[in-house]
Amino acid sequence: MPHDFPMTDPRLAALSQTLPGLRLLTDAADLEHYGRDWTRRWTPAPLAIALPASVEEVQAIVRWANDEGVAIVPSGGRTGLSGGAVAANGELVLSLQRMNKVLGFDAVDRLLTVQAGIALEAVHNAAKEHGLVYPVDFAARGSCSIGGNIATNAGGIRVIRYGNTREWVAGLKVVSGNGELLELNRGLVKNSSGYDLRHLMVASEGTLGIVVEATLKLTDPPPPTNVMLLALPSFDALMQVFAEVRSRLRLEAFEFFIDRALHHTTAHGAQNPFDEIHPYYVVAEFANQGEPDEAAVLAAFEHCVEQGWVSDGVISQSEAQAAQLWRLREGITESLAPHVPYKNDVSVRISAMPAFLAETHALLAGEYPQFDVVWFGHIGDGNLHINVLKPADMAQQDFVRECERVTKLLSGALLRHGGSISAEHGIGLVKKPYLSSTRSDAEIAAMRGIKQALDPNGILNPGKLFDP
Ligand code: 2HG
Ligand code: ZN
Repeated sequence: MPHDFPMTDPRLAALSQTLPGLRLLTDAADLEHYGRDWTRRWTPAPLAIALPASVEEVQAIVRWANDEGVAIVPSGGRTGLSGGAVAANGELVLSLQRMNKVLGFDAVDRLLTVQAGIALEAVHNAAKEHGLVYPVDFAARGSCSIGGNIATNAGGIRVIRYGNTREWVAGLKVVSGNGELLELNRGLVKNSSGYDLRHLMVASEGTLGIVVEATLKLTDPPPPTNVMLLALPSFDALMQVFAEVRSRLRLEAFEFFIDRALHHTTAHGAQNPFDEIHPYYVVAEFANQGEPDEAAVLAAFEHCVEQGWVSDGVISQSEAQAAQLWRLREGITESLAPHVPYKNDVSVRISAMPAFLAETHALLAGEYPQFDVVWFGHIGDGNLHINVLKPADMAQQDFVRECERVTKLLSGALLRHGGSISAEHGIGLVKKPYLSSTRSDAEIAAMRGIKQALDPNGILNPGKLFDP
């Protein structure tokens, strides 16, 4: 339904004149809702929200934005944690939420083509209808969109087996910063014809183009699985257990968290099967196709207990119990949200993890003695999430200032250990000041040049990733 209110801003009047059928929102509640993501740090202040229903409308909006000098913030499910989808400076939020359909499935190619606004969970369901899976998965599956997943190269809980979003993108349709429609790779398996602009779009955080359609690879469903929760005495034990179970079992996931995470998820309704408190926990999902797998799990478990690496453990006996165990890990972000956490999402090579961790542990224990610091993440990918919780009596600004001071120190450790300041959440606004701990000046200059080529007037998500 087209808008039925007068457009007082002349730029919006021009937009609705160009596209009379375009749905535009300007209510205060909508500006607030669409102008923020899960970071909750910036005050939303978009000009308006556009909800295009077709690629042509997206192109026309981009052309209008160039003519009028209006910045565009491409917007999916806004579950991002780095401020990549924040609109706080009079931008037009271009929400893909109405472009959320499955467009086609090809059984020979095993490719699913979708509009970018479709939720990750809807992609899972569509794949399932064809007896296949789209294996990228994480807790925000119900509300995040595939376009947003592509814009951040989202990882999640199954990267250890299936890799990041990038691995599953066979083709993209993208509207560039000057309104051209680019059809990238078209589902080809082999294509050695120059720069792969498809991969350039992955993790570009809406700064190079607006992803409007994606052609995704699907794969065979995994074998039946079980989930186990392990309690461990130390981080060293965690690394040992990871090496051990990886060599003995077919792992689908291997996730860790500390007791402070368990404290928050159980306060939020998850069930803790253990009577005692342990410093570290692992949720691991592994293939269980019968007798030999069961024997292998038992042997691995016994070995880890004998070595003193595991203090306690449970293995799921039903799907419901598996879901309960997963809730202890997947419920962490939501359970921490009321504490307005400052989030770190860092990675190093797995081999560098013990040294990086020793340094980071010492650093954070020294710098944050008064804060509740919650460690969890995807240890098998070398990816740690460190959430620092805001004390209730501390002003948000003071808290962020303090965390930013420590993040500067952390980024120094990352530089020394060859890591990344953003493993899977993106740079957005939150990590922009630390980009140079991960990318060299020459790389950043090249990124600026690429942006200039694809978005010459700098209208796409300006100020995200790096400053113009
Ligand atoms: C996860 O692994 C997500 O659960 C969110 O990447 C991490 O909340 C976070 O810091
Ligand atoms: Zn994560």
